[in-house]
Order: sequence, then structure tokens, then C-alpha cells
Amino acid sequence: MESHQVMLLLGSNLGDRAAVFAAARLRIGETVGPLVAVSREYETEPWGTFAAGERQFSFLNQAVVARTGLSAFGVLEAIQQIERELGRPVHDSEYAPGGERLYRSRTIDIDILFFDSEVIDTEQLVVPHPRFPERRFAVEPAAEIWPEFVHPALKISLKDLFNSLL
Ligand code: PH2
Ligand code: MG
Ligand code: MG
Repeated sequence: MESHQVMLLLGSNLGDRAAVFAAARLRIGETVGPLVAVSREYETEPWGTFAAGERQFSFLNQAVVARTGLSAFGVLEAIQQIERELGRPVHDSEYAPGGERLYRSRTIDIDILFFDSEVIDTEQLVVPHPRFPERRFAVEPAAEIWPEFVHPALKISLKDLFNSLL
């Protein structure tokens, strides 16, 4: 039974980004469950610090909602499998001496933003996505497709969160 709803964020800043998104959406539909909402594709500035020598190509980001019978951890496994299929290396971020995370350009990144209204805090998986509220590239597409959804930790709707970033 596809009794849960999961919101995912797709990100890509390498290669044919729109083609990779199309392949990712197809595989999400097959392995996670049917897509019930898809945002438009947003062209966004790279956020955060990238590893030395990495050219900072701009990103494409898109939020989708899927119905699923999987648990949040089952969804995590499924999206990591899709990332591998679409050519993402397993270890593609590193840490600066001060501990700051350094990102690398990637063909595809799929993150879980929300899983129903669950709050999950484990070493393997943190939901809602911990950096969601400060990232306009995530909040904007999420608010587009589900403006009334209330962030389960912040208790604020995605629409109000987005408006607070403007
Ligand atoms: N993802 C990151 C780091 N920076 N910037 C944009 N614009 N979009 C992303 O998806 C993104 C990012 C780490 O996952
Ligand atoms: Mg990410
Ligand atoms: Mg990720």
C-alpha cells in the first residue's frame, strides 16, 4: 500500500541536467512510487563552498512528491541506488580543515526533504532535511508544489517559510 508521501529534491550541476532529471523521475516512479506532484525546474546559483579545483556550474533543482509503501529508510536506499545508476560517485564531498563541508559538482543528488510529517534523527538519515529552511533552492520548488504543507519541526507552512526568505 502506497500509504506515505515523500518529498524529494533533485539537484544537478553536471552534464545534461534536464535529461538526468527525466531519468531520475522515471526511476523514482518505478522504485519509490508514483509521482503525485512535480515542480518546475529551477536554475539556481551554487550554494555552499565547493572543493578546490571544482568549477561552480549552476544547478538545476526540482522538487517532487511521490506516494510510497516504503519506509523513509527504504526510500533512502532506493534514491541512493538511483544516484549510482545515474553515475554519481559514492564519495563526492570532503571537509575543509576547519570542518566546513566542501561540495563537488554532481550529475545527480536526490535528497529526502520530508517523509509524511515524521521527524527522524539518526546518523544515517535526518528528516526533515536539516539545511532545508535556509536553502532557497529547496524551499522555492517545495513551496510551489505543496504551499500548505506544515514543516513538522518549525510548524510553519512552506508558503510562509518561502515568503520569510524573500
Ligand atoms: N546542493 C548542494 C550544495 N549546493 N546549490 C544549489 N543551488 N543546489 C543544490 O542542489 C545544491 C547546492 C549539496 O547537496
Ligand atoms: Mg543535497
Ligand atoms: Mg544528497
